[in-house]
Amino acid sequence: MVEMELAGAAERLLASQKPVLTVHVSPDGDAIGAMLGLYWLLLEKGCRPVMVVDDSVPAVFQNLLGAELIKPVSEEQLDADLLVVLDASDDGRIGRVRQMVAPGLPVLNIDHHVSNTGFSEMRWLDVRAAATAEMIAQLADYWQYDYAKTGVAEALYTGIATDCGFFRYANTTPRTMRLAARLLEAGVQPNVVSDRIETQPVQTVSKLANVLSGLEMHSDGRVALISIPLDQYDPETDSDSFIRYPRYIEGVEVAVLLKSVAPDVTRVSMRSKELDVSAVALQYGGGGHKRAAGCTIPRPLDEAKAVILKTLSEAIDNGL
Ligand SMILES: [Mn+2]
Repeated sequence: MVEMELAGAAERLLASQKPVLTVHVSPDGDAIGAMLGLYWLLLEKGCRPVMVVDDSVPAVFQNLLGAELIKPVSEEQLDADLLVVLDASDDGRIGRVRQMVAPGLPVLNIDHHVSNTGFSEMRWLDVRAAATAEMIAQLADYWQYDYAKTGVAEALYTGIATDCGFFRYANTTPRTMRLAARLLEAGVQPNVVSDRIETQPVQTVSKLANVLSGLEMHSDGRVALISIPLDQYDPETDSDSFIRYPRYIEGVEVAVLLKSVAPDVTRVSMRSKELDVSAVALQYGGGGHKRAAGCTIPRPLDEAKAVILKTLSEAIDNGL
């Protein structure tokens, strides 16, 4: 595998005429924001990029500039000369996009996850970046992109802000803020972006009340857990943000959100103060960042809960 820095990745991107851009399934603000940002940068450079995601674009990101151009996975074979995988730490995370391009197509992975597996021929990995969108904002600076379209800046700002908890998480660095400041100079209104993302339908808040009423404390108050059983699971409701509430309970080291998405499939999200939860997630085929990670356990909710609580209690005891 060829490891690249900003300049090398920039050069490789420009050598491509018809790159296909893609991101991980269950795309978040960073995945969508980074991909849209790169799309507009490459278009301005004379490339003809195409965006494909093996999932739907969450409603809150659908009004970002160019979101309607993101294709769903289909039988179509794309005529491409490079596959750019953004914000995904391993191959399995991009779903069926590979089937839409030629088998031997070179892959450039642009990512910031410490759990990155090095699955691609070429990789620009920056684990100090708060977001993949921060890396794309750097690329924009490198190319002296002028943000004539405020929408391009807004996509990148959305990616950066959502991945660093609106500049509250430990991954927020002076560079994160400098690049975000550039995006504000380009006309982004931070309150508009945050209102759009934080505003929720009343059903979501009702569901939150329900889920919080089932709060459990474990490991002497160091683990707080909430769960969404199968009969309450609704893929249309965005419940990913629910984890912030157990996370801010006094004395809690790790917050866990369990979602039963099928009878034998439980999705696990973890947030920690110090514990390396990406190492815990990796044990179950997942990944993420030191303080924010997730995995999917092929077991019913109660069994998955027992398994993850045991692993977390051992990790806490070992000071992992
Ligand atoms: Mn990210």
